[in-house]
Amino acid sequence: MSIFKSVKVINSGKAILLSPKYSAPLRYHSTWLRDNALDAKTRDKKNGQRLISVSDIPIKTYVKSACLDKKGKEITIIFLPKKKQVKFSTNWLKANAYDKKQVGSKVWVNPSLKIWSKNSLKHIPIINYKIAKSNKKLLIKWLQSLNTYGFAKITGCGKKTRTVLKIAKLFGFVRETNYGKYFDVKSKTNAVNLAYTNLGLPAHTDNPYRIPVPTIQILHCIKNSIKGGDTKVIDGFNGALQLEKLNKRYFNLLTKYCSNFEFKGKKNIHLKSRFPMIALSPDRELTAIHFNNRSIGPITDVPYKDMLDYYKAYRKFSKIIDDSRLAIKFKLKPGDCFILDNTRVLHARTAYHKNGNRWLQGCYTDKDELLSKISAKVL
Ligand code: NM2
Ligand code: OGA
Ligand code: ZN
Repeated sequence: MSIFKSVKVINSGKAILLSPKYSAPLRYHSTWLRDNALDAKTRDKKNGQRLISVSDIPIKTYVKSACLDKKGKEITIIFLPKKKQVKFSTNWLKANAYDKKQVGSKVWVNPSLKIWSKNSLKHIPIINYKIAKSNKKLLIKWLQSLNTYGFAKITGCGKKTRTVLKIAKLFGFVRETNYGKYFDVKSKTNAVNLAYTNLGLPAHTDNPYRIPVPTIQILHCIKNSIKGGDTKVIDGFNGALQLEKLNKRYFNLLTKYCSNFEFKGKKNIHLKSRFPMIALSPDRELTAIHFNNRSIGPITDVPYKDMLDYYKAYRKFSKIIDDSRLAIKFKLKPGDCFILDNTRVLHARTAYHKNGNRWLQGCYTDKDELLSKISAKVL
């Protein structure tokens, strides 16, 4: 049984009105419909890509007639001026509906994400490495959770070097950076990065000085028999929402102005970027956190009149994300691995004893491929 009852041409052919049985009617403009036609002259039959450009659509495109078939599954539209006939699936139209209420100025988060704190995240998404390699269904499920929470673990990864690259290849392409295809997080003398010391690292996102930032980080624990060096992860979107609730002006300052980020490595490395600490889309969706106390350069985008308040906002946000109520804390065991959405979930480590065994291996990959795998449901 179809869930659509009728279709009508409205506004002298400038639009149609599709009426589902159990929800509000949906309007579609003639130009939008013509552009999204799925016939072989508009879309390539094999790859589905659009063959026409917007300038091929007559400015005065009208719907001459729109007919719903008996089963309510298909609409046949005849367009003017060219009398072009196109069929649309009603389910496709419903899935791509845009006749919604105007979005307000509220900050929002993609509804497929779940915001968490220490107490609300009861079960960390976790999978065994052997299962991840052999069971595609469970791997996809785990990847969905990784996206939903921005954080997940893999256990049983063993202690072999370069395993992190194999883990990355389960759901993406390795992103090579100045640190290499993969990197050893160990305490080293003359460390090029404070991550390669035994110092504690407050909550941060990695590589905010890269354009674009690596969107996923993987860290695999090979050795960890040391005092300290515990791991913390924090939902940065939760932190941002808390700041917004607490002080709208502070939130607006961190979203309105960019901070500078900078990293100087060997002689030939000087990375610089400009990002807001809290990034929003034009319709105020929370899209990214960029935060790393070690790599924030001199902030020069904030005008003099706002700088004092900007620092208050920066200080407050830093306090929120380092608050123990938000952080999940754990000690990595050799063979454990954790994966982060580096645009959302911040990570931290406590300081550790100088001489001892601690060795993590890390690499970066990107979220587009993760999202693609989740959407295609095929690996
Ligand atoms: N390492 C581990 O983004 C950062 O500078 C954090 C990154 C050196 C690749 C450390
Ligand atoms: C890093 C990092 C955490 C750790 O390498 O980016 O944050 O536990 N390391 O050593
Ligand atoms: Zn880090």
